[in-house]
Amino acid sequence: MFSEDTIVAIATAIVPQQGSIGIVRLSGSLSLQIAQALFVTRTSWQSHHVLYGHIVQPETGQTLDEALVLFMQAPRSYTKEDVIEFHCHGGIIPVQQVLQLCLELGARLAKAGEFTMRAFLNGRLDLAQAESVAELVGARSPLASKMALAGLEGKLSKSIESIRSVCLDILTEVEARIDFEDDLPPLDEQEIKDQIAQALLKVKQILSTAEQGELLRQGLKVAIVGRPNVGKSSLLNAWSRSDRAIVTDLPGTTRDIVESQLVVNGIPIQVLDTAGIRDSSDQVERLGIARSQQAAQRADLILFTIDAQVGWTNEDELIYQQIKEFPLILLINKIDIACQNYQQALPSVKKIVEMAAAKNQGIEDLERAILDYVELDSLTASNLEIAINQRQSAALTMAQISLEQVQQTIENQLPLDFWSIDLRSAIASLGEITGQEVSESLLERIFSRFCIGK
Ligand SMILES: Nc1nc2c(ncn2[C@@H]2O[C@H](COP(=O)(O)OP(=O)(O)OP(=O)(O)O)[C@@H](O)[C@H]2O)c(=O)[nH]1
Ligand SMILES: [Mg+2]
Repeated sequence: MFSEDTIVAIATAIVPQQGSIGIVRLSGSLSLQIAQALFVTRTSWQSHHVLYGHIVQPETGQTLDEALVLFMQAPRSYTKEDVIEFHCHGGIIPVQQVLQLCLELGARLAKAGEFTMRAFLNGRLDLAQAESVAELVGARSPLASKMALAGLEGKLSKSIESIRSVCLDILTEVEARIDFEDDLPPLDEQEIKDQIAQALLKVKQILSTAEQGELLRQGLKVAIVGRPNVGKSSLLNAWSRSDRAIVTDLPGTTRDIVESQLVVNGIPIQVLDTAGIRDSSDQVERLGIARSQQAAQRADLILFTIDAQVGWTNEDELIYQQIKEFPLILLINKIDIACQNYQQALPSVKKIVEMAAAKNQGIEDLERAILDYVELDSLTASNLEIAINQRQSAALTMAQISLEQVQQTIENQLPLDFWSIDLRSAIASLGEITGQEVSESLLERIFSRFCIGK
């Protein structure tokens, strides 16, 4: 195995009074020795068995916790090294005590993602699979989790590998002609052209999942913006089926951003209810309004809300002038008590949704409008099998450019050395995705985004 030192980390979230179980994880050659020094059990230390016993302070013999221990002997473990998991009581103290003892007994604190990095370096996972582990942990919707799991099971890796292997075969043919031109039959140029066209098609298909992948991972930030009393907080509450935001008939009720997390068709959506925008002399309200304006600017999509009972007002127009360059949906709320001519003077906005937030009416229309905006309907969402991330998309774009270059090179009848150069760079870019060809600094960058203990 690649590394000598033994790493340790708390693998579960540490929250006082919460989490009935807390797990501390060790990986490396000292794992068993450390575990045996601090865990007393009557059971024998057999791999892949659960042991019951007590955590004790080795010097004093003082019992610190009652726990279960899992020993997973190399190479049948997550990292392919000896791994020990202490399943202690949750909260913060038991796991911290175990962590401290492991450190005193010779382990070192694991860096973020270091367990998974070892799994990668020891050949248990490829890089795309390793990234899926972090995505699974960070998934904010069942669909995002499904994509991550598909990645972990190697769906993306297999597709990339098959394209890469075609490129490697072509490269072998080409290089053989460079070295032993006289001894071999000429290249079947048409066959190679076809294979490259096929490879390019697959690359483009996978690349087309990048945007949806990003959406599933990052989600969408949506800000409800408008003048006071139009029903912004009522919308947040109706949509999130909660009473998170205070609703009153007094204009200026909301003073700060109120947030709620939703999932619409697999897309995680962060909804921000904001303070109604108006000219105000109240200092607190003015600070709130400044936050509303910031939220509007930072959102991926603005739900610009107006009141159908009053129709389009000068204040609405003023706000609209500030936000009209941003992506927005015009929400006409209180349609249940709309005035006769509420549609008069409405600006020509691409998307308009009518609703009655207080009556729970129009939420589906709103969700449909949002899905339209992100161009993801339920059909594509459920058919989505792979969703690549930004790093993978960048590498795949490089592969696409190189493959197109190969096509050009062939078209222009350039010497075989040129074919070889372009093919090699396509192969390198594809290899970056699964990790056959990556630098140490890239690995550091990827794994540092993981959580500690993963
Ligand atoms: N009839 C009717 N009343 C509504 C509807 N939505 C909200 N209201 C009422 O409008 C008033 C203001 O609602 P809020 O949700 O507090 O409005 P807001 O836009 O958050 O207001 P500020 O926080 O002051 O900016 C309340 O009395 C709500 O009950 C609706 O769809 N129909
Ligand atoms: Mg409000």
